[in-house]
Amino acid sequence: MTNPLFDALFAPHLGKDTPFLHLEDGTTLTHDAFLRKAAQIGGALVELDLSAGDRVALQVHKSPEALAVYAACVQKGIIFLPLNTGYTASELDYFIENSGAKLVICDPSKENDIAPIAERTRAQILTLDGSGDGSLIESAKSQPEMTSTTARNGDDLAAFLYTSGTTGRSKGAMLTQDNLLSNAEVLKDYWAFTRADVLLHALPIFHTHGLFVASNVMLLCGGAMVFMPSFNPDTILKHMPRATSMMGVPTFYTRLLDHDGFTREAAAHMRLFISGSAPMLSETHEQFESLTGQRILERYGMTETNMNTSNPYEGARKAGTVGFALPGVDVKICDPESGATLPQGEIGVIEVRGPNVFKGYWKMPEKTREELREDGFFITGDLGQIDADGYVQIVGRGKDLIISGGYNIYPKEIEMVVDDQPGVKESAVVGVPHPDFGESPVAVVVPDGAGPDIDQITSACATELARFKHPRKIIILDALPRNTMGKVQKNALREDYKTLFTNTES
Ligand code: MCA
Ligand code: AMP
Repeated sequence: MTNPLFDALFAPHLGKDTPFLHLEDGTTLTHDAFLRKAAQIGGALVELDLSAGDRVALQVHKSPEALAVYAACVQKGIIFLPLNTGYTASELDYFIENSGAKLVICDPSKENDIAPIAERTRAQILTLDGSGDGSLIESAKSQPEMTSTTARNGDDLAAFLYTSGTTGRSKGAMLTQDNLLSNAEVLKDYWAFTRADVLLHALPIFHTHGLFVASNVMLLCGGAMVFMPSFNPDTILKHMPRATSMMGVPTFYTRLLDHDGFTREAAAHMRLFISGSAPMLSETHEQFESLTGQRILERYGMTETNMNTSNPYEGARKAGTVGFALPGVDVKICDPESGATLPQGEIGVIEVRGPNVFKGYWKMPEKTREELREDGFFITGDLGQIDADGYVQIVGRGKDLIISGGYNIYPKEIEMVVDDQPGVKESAVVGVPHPDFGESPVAVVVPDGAGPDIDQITSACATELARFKHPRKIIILDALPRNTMGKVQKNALREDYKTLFTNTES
């Protein structure tokens, strides 16, 4: 009886009093204490009649207990479906219904909003708050601190992570045990993580970066994490003396660089700073190096693929590139029309293949066929080139995507909400440079009749969309720029508004 992911990430720590999570209240949770919590939660899930292959949707604040739900799901073969805490009830409705989740775990403050959705989809509902209390934990308390591990194959599903699409409809990326484990193994070795490491963990744990890259790697190497509820530069600096490494999105680094307390001395004993999820400006790399004497290691990944490429640990880390294909991962640059592989140095769509690449989109066989080729290559939608030394450089996106502070925003989702409002003929949402978030969405609206009520658009966005997706500016324009084929020229809009946030205080 085996369960490859549990056996590699969790089982080796059973009974070990080694530090795992250093918490804000000054306490440290050992690996063993964490696994005992996870076993109790696993027991509670089984008692609720959940079994291997069922889905558990989780929208809760970051806490050791939230991570223990992940461990419990892996141990019991239950598919883990974490959701951004910013999602509104109307966004959650789709995820819960589409995934067929049998149990929804939410913050107590959201229970009333989610209850009608759960009732309609016949899901059970339990609560878990940011301090680790709630009805889930009440049910778990009576469970034993050891529990059986459900046998799984590497090809069995471990998690669904929803990712938006250019059509505005989210797709559930199905990730197997092997997808997660193979990537964690490669990253641990590539970045030289050992049990001596202490990682500053300030990322959310509902996305690939904070959950699979950071947490899986640390579980695999046996090191510890300073587990912070969210990113705060003061807290990061407070804990830096005990840490060896940090993983973050570019906004973490620009905010740290803006902080007076971040000095060469503060960073002196850190062995590794890793960035990803969004492009890091070369200026940020350079500013970081001149302040600390260290080079940030940038890597590239996706929800569907985990990590694909990375700058090297030893050897030159090139700013403006995302490094080399990881061991076991094939990366090629293809013609967007024909799919043919392009000669080295040319720009095209990045395609990737390897044990890290997901199994497909849940209940969307056609979408899966469009993006995942029969030979196993996944069409990322990112545009890139490979330089003469083999470094992959991302030069743009073939997909209509905005990345704000590491969160993905698909303009279509916002356009659908804006277009629905009275007085709106049509709209186009584009991402423009933002000094803090990298990019931010701007909605350009063409009026119909008496024209739109901006407050109404704002309040519709607030009801329908997570806060991070809200347009930071709404601009009224007589007509959208179009090419001769009638297609909206988003590039022209991006150009027109490119200094909207960088010129002013926004
Ligand atoms: C929060 N807000 C945001 C964002 N985050 N708005 C736009 N973009 C965001 N990313 C909202 C807040 O709700 C708040 O709303 C206002 O913006 C300003 O909040 P602030 O306090 O400045 O934000 P924060 O809470 O400090 O958060 C910023 C953050 C955070 C630390 C950058 O967004 C974050 O942790 N990002 C990491 C995302 C991540 O893990 N991505 C990985 C995805 P109001 O104005 O109403 O107060 S995985 C992935 O992409 C792939 C696989 C990969 O390669 O890793
Ligand atoms: P997600 O769908 O949230 O997994 O986001 C994946 C997307 O983030 C990729 O397709 C890229 O567009 C982008 N991304 C991730 N890492 C980087 C990076 N280091 N540089 C540029 N873009 C990145």
